[in-house]
Amino acid sequence: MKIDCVELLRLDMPLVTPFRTSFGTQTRRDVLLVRVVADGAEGWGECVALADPLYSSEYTEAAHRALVDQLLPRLLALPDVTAASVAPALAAVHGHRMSKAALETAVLDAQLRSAGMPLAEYLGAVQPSVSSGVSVGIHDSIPELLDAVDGYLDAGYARIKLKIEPGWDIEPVAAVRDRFGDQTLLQVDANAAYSRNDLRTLRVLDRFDLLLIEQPLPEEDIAGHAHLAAAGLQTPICLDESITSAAVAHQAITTGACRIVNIKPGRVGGYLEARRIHDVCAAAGVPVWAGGMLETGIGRAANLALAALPNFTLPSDIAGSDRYFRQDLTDPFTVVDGRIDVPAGRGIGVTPIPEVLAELTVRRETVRR
Ligand code: OSB
Ligand code: MG
Repeated sequence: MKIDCVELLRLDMPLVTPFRTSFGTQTRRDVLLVRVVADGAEGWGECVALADPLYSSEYTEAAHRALVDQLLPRLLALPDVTAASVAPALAAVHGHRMSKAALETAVLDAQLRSAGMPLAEYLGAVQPSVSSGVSVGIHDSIPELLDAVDGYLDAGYARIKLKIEPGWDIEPVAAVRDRFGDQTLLQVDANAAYSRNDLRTLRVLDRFDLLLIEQPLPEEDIAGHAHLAAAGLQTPICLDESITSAAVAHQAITTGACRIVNIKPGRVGGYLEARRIHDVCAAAGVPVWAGGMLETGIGRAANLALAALPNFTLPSDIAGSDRYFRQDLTDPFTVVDGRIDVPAGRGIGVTPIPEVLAELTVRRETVRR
């Protein structure tokens, strides 16, 4: 394909409820969308970077700048582009995986729309719908947490993930187990808030029959996670922040740092690398599941396609649109019997609703070749 132009759109979207994690509280989503126009086809990608560099080093404004200053000039210099040529064209630039992923996704969407093929089919999906879990933030009190979890279970979510941090860990997990019983699928996510010295706390969490403990230690401390497992932690450790590529996933698995992997295409540079991680994990007998980054319907649609691959055997963090936004950017995704349908249309299968896009867009920048 020949790229005609790339448009970057910034949207300001209020979340329906504040989302607190060990690294901070999100009340709005500072969204960066990439729109590629190539050979008359249009393609969309959502950059998952958050407004501040608290989950990882990337953040929205920096991602926007990286695209304009570094990534787009390299890509637009190519006479002919396919999704497979994006990562090689950008490989000289270190990091900036979320920016790279958004750009690759937009190119892939345009390519698949032209070819008339759904992303799910292109990636090798085997399921028409995906099991939907929900990530529940840190609350001000246990009763408020229990109310929130009660609402999500009523809405049919297949699994609950509790955000934890030192001081908000054993008590909330015990309270949720006590109130909702042993049958509730339950897991926790620390977003790197613990240290190797917290083994005693983590061992107490072992008593609650959790599906997994996600990213207890810092991103760089892959060896520390292996150390926790070797020290006798029974609950499987799942890595999120630490897994930045298929090579790192392979290393984490072979060194015993994790038994489960959370896959977020934005974190690893795109859907092609995400699929390689899926394959590496499948070959090693390591189950994976689809993480989330509070995406709009644009990012959610593409994540659903990936989450329909065969080794995605644990419930996803892909929740219904109404868990995030009063008005999503696309037709809303809904949870039915704990599952969300994978879009069946060509490409990512959805586009922004024009009026909603116009209303929420606060900035636009067009880059031409
Ligand atoms: O660690 O999985 C995470 C949201 C933003 C940043 C990091 C994470 C999360 C979530 C929510 O847990 C996932 C979602 O509902 O999109
Ligand atoms: Mg996580």
